[in-house]
Amino acid sequence: MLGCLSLTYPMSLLWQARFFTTVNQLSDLPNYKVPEIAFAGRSNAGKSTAINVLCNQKKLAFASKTPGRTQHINFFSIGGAHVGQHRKDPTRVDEIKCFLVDLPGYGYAEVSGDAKFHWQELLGRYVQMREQLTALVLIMDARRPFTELDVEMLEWFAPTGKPIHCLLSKSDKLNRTQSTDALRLANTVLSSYVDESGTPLPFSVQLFSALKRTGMEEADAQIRALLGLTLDEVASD
Ligand SMILES: Nc1nc2c(ncn2[C@@H]2O[C@H](COP(=O)(O)OP(=O)(O)O)[C@@H](O)[C@H]2O)c(=O)[nH]1
Ligand SMILES: [Mg+2]
Repeated sequence: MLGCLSLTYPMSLLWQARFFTTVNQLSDLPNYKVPEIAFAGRSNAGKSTAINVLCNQKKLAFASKTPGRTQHINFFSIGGAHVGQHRKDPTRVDEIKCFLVDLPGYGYAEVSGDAKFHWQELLGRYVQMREQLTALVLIMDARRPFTELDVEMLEWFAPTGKPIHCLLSKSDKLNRTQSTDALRLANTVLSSYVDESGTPLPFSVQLFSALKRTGMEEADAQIRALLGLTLDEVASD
């Protein structure tokens, strides 16, 4: 499958992503002045699967049939190690170009009390205060986007004025008409967010299916653009 994928989908810099660190409190966030883009979404929305396929790796992010398992912030670095280099080689931190950040999935009912409070607080403070964070990729099941917690996430992030790119995930579950309707509705919802002067916020949306590889090129291009990664950098690697 990967062979045929590479015929239609040129190698992306995202494919260089490798695990960097796991963080459970804000004081442990890595302190490098490189841009980072964070992936957010409800538990089970397809976030880990999306990260894996965009990075062309089977197990980079933990994808699971058991929701609510990833409750830490995971950082994946791009750059700092050459493609094909053995994973155990030390990461050359001065060469890190950017980070992909896998945020804890929210909305998992069985996480209770203190633990839930801890990581919702972690999540909120991270997205609102993190200077290096250049944009958010918000992953929502195409069949039920903009749940209450998704809207809360949008509204936490909106005041930063930074972009949000939404992936309507698992779009293979919708037929063509349903997909068109879902995309149109999402565009309507997103364009209702405006700043004080009435200018729309930099929010965008697309259909995505990891299963069918729908929307891969668009998502890849958006993420690289939001990270400021240019194609020239591929050539220089
Ligand atoms: N049909 C379909 N299922 C998907 C897709 N992406 C993920 N899934 C399934 O949705 C479930 C949750 O995916 P996961 O990536 O672990 O979600 P996360 O909790 O948001 O990280 C898993 O059973 C995946 O196999 C997709 O594009 N299409
Ligand atoms: Mg996950």
